[in-house]
Amino acid sequence: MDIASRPSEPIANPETADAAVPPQAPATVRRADYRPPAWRVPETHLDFALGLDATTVVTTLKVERAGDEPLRLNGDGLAARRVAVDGVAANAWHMDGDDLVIDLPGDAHEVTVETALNPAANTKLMGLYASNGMLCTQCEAEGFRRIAFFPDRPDVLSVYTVRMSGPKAQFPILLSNGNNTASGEGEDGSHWAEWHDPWPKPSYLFALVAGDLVANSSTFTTMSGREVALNIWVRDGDQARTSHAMDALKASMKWDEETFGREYDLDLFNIVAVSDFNMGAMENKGLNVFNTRYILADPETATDMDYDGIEGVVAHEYFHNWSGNRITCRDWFQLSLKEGFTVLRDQLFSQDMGSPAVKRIEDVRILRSAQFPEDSGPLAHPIRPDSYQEISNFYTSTVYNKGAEVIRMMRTMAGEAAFRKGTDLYFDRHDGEAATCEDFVKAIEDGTGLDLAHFRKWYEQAGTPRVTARLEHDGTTATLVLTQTVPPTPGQPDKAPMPIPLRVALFDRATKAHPGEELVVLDGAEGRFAFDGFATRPVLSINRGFSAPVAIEAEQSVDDLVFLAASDDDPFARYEALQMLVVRHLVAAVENGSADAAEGAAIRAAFAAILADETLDDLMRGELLILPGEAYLAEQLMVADPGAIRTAREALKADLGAALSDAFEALHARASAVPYSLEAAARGARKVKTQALVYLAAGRPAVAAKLAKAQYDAADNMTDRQGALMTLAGLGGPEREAALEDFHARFAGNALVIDKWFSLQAGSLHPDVLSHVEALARHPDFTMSNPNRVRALYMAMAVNPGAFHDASGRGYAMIADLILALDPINPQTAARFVAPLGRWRRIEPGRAAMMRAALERIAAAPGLSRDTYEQVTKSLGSD
Ligand code: B3K
Ligand code: ZN
Repeated sequence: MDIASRPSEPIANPETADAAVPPQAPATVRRADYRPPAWRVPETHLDFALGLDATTVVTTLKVERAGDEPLRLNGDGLAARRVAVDGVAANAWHMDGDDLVIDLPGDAHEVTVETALNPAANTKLMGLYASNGMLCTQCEAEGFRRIAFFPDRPDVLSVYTVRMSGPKAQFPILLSNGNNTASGEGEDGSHWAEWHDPWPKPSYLFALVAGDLVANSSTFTTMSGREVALNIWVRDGDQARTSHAMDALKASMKWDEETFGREYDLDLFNIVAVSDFNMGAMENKGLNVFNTRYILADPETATDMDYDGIEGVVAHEYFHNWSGNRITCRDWFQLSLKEGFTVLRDQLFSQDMGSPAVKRIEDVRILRSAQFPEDSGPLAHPIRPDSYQEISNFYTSTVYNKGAEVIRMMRTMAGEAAFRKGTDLYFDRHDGEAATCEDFVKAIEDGTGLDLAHFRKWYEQAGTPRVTARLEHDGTTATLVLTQTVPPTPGQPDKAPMPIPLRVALFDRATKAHPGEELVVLDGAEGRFAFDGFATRPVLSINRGFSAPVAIEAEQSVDDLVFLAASDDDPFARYEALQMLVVRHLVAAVENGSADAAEGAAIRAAFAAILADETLDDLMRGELLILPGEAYLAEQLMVADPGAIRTAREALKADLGAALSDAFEALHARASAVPYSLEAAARGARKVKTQALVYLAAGRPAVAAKLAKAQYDAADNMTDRQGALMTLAGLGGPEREAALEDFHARFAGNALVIDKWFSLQAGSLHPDVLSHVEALARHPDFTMSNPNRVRALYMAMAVNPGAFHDASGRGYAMIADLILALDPINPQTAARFVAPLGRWRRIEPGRAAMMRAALERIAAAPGLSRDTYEQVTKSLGSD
C-alpha cells in the first residue's frame, strides 16, 4: 500500500498563493457544506486474508440509494483489484483522486471491491498496520479508507460481518467487533474466524486485531443481570500488569449504570494493548484498542499518575460505548458531541473514584496549560469548528477539554438531577443516530427546562472570555459588578457576550463564614448582582469549583487572597486564591525585574500555613503546593519572555525552599515513613514527598541531592523512584549520572519505563538539557517509528520552556528538524509538534523571530503532509 501522503490538490485561488508557500494547499472542508449521504450501506462484509506485509481485503457492501449522486467510495492510497456489482464484474466505475466512484443504475445493489495492503509498510499507524508482529487497526477519523473503499463518513451506519484468515502460529488470536460467530482451521496451518457486530456503526469504529496475545479475563454482570465476558489482551508476560485496567473497566461499567443509566450492550468486551499507537486509545465497538501506556501498570513500573491515567482512559473509552458509539457524530465538525461529553463523563467518574477536589484542580490545570494557550493562539477554534483541512488536527484540547467544560456549565446551571433528565432524553431520543451538537443542546434544553438559546454561542465562538469582577459595598448591600469580553481569534474578530455561570460566595472576614453560595449567570457584557445582609465589606470568592472556563480578573487585595487561601470552604477556590497570589507576584516580578517583598512574605506565610495545616490531606496539600506553570504564567502576559518567567519562578521556588526548608525536610521525613499502598493517604504521602524535594532542590540543593539519592535507593515503587530521579537529573553532579545509569539498566527492555527515562532528561531543569536531548536522539533506544518514544523525548523538551525557549534558538531548530524528519513517517504525530512554535506572536521579539524562521523552514519543504501543512500555515498566518 502506498503510505505516502495524499496526492496534492490544486490551490483554490492561485492569485492569493504566497510564493514562499509550496503549491500544495489541501482543500478546506466546511461545516456549512454538509450534505446527507447519497447512499446508505445497511450491511458490510469484509473478508481479510492476513499477512504482515501482504493482506487482501474483499469488501462486499449492500447499498441503498438515498439521493441522486453516484456511489462514492473513499479510498486513501488504495487500488481496486476487482470491482463487481451484484456479483458481476463491473466497468462502470472510475477513480476520482483517491475515491472510487460507481454509477449504479438501480436503488439497491451489492458492490464488491478487492484491495491489497502492506501493513508492515504503514508507518502512519492509520488503517491496518503491524506492531510488534501483530496486526491492528486505527480508523478514526479517516483511516478505514486506507483499508477498504467505503463511504468513510460517520453518518453512514452499517452492520458489519468480518471474516479473517491467516497463519495460526503467527496470529493465534483473531479479533474484531461484536461477537465471534464462527471459527475453524484451514489448510497449511491457517485458521479463520468470523465476527458479527449486531449494532450498526460508522466505519471509524471498525477494528481488527490479529496476533499472539494472551488475555486477562473476567466477567461483569450488568444491571439487568446479563453476564459480559471481559478480556484485556496483551503480549505474554504482561498479564500481571493488567489488573488495574480490569478493575477500572468494571468500575466504569458499574458507574455508568448508576450515574447515567447506561448498560453495556454486547456479551463481550475486548481491550487490546499495542505499543505503537498515535494517541491514548480508541473506542472501537466491543474492541477497544489501547496504547500500552494506558493499560500496563504495577507499582514497580507505574507512577500514581500513570494509575490515574489508566483509570481515566479505560473509563473514557468505555463511556464512548454510549456517548460516541450508540449515538455517533453526523460529521467530524460535531466531534465535541462525543469527545467533550465523554471527557466530562470520565472526569466525573474519576472525581467519584478518588478525591473530587483534587481531580477538579488537576483538570483545570490541564485546561489552563494546554487549552488556554491554544485558545489565544493561531490555532484557536470553537469547540465545534467551522472548517478544517485535516480532521486529525482537531483532536484538540479545545474540542475535548473545553468541550467538557461547556457541558459541565450546563450541568451546573441545571443541577445534577435535571441534567440527568437531559442526558436521558438525549440518549433516548438519538439512540442509533449520527447526531449533532445542536441535537445534544436541544435535548438538554428540553430535558432540563433551561433556555440555552444564547448559551449556544459557546459552540460557535473561540477564545477564552475575560471576566472582570469588582465588589461594591454600601450600607448592608454588597454588589458584584461583572464585565466580560471574548477576545478576537483567527477568523472571528468580533464576539458576542456569552452566558457565564459563576458560583460565588461572600465571606465575613471575622467569622470566616458565608451565608451560602449563589450561582450568578453573567449573560451580557456587564452585570450587577446585589446581595443583602453584609454590615461589613465581605471577601469575594468567585468562580468556585471553576464553574466557567474563563479568565477572571477580580479586584481582590493580597489580604483577601491570603484569607481565601487559608479559609475558603471550596477547595478549588482555596487553591485558586493561592495561585492568584503567586501569579500576580510572578507576573509583577517578570514585568518589573524584581519581586515585591511584602507579597513574597505573604506567599511564604501562606505556604507555611499549608505545610502546617493538619486538616488538609496530603493529596490536597500536594496540589496546593504546585506553583502555576510557566505556560499559564506566559498566558498572563501579552508578550512573554520565557527566560524571565523561568528565572522568576525558580527564584520563588528557591525562596520558599530555603525559607521553609525545615518544614519541607520534616514533611519529606514524615512522608517517607508511610509504606507503599494505593490508598489515598499513601498516594498523598508520595505526592508531597516529591514536592518537598522539588522545593529543596531549588532552595537547598545539597540537602535535596542527599534526600533524593536516599529516596531513589530506598524506592519500592515508580512514583518515589521517578520523583527522586527527576530531582537528581535536574541537579547534576555525580549522583545524576549514576542514578540515570542505574535506572536504564534496571528497566532495560521495558519500553514504557524507558520512555520515562527519556522524558525525565528532556523535561529536566538541568542547564545542558538541549545537549542531553541531542545525545538521546542518537541513543540506540531512540526510534522515530514509535510515537511514545518520539513524544517521550521531543514533547517533553517542547513543553520544557528552559529547553525549548533556549535563547540560542536551538530548541526551535530541533523541533523543526524533528517535524521535517517525522512528517513523511507519521504526519499525525509530526503535526502535534507545530503548536509550540506557533506561539511566536506572544513571545519576546528575539525568540519570536527564530520561532517564525523555524516555521518558515518547515513551510518551504516540499511534499508536506496535509496535517503539518495546515498547522504550519495557520501558525504563520496573518490573522
Ligand atoms: N476517539 C479516539 C481518538 C481518535 C483520534 C484520531 N486521530 C480516542 C478518544 O478520544 O477516546
Ligand atoms: Zn474520546
